[in-house]
Amino acid sequence: MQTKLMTISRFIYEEQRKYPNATGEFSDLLEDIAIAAKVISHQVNKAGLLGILGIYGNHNVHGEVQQKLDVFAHHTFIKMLEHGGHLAVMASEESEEVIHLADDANLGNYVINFDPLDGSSNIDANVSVGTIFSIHRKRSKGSRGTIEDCLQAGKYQVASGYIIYGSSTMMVYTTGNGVHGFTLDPSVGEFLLSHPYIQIPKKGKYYSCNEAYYPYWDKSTQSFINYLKENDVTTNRPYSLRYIGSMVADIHRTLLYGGIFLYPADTLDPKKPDGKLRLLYEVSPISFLIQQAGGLAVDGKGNDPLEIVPTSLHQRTPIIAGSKEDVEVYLNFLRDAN
Ligand code: AHM
Ligand code: MG
Repeated sequence: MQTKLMTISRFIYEEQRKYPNATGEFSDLLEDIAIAAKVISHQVNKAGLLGILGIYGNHNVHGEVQQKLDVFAHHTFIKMLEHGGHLAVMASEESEEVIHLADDANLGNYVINFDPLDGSSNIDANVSVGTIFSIHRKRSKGSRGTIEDCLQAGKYQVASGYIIYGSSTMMVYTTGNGVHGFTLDPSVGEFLLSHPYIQIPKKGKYYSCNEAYYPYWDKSTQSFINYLKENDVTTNRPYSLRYIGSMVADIHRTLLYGGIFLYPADTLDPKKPDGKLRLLYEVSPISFLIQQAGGLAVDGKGNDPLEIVPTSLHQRTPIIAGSKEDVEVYLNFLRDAN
């Protein structure tokens, strides 16, 4: 079946028409994100040519070396969104505190948490990287949002998504009505609907994790990984390992091909008891997407990450996400261990 040719703007508009009371503010915000994505994509694609790759010298709030493109993506997202009149406050993985809008910016009713360039340690090797975003409604009373607006449980997200800068640039998002993917046609500079209503396969044949940390994981996670390496009853082969180390790329593959992605808790390292990935910028938005695509996403205790009420902007949480049947097997191992 051929997909109807539709730009992302037309798709957003058609979706908005389903809600007669919609003001268009939310649609405009999504459009601004798509424009920011194009600007970042353009820069990511020509980065090697301009010789701007490499270490920028600063460290971000997690003590990690920031790459030049992280900084560019962070500022681009802020610049493209803050004057749209749709936002009250923002939070970025690259900024310690919430980001208040410029004094002369029109304020709106939404809040965005974003990771401007996830997987940036891969940039120099030309590996796919991505931008992740999560949108909430403003809850606080005043017109300028507060940190509480950013610290909402993931179940209150009104949209989440990512942009993957890969062999093609794609924007994949959900507003709670399925997951839709748009591929950037560089010749006309438009995102075109290429993957409507993405459904993650019920079961996959890939597992995706940093297996070097196996000795640090709890017994149930270790047993689960051992099990995946035994012959699967349906395929008579073990699962294959696929790990890029760039979450957006690993999740994108998992969404399309099925399988399971894990970033578990590190039981031995007191500095990383909750794994590496951040609740606000990575775990919440990706869990919402995976669940909307018919998959499952849980935290290290088997609970829904979208129920977690964040207490700080940069808190981390384990995530296990992917095909429903594969995550259910993980949950069985977790139950057996307790
Ligand atoms: P970043 O936000 O600093 O780029 O780090 C997040 C990335 C994810 O994209 C990826 O899943 C993970 O770090 C890989 O971590 P590790 O190297 O520990 O496997
Ligand atoms: Mg990140």
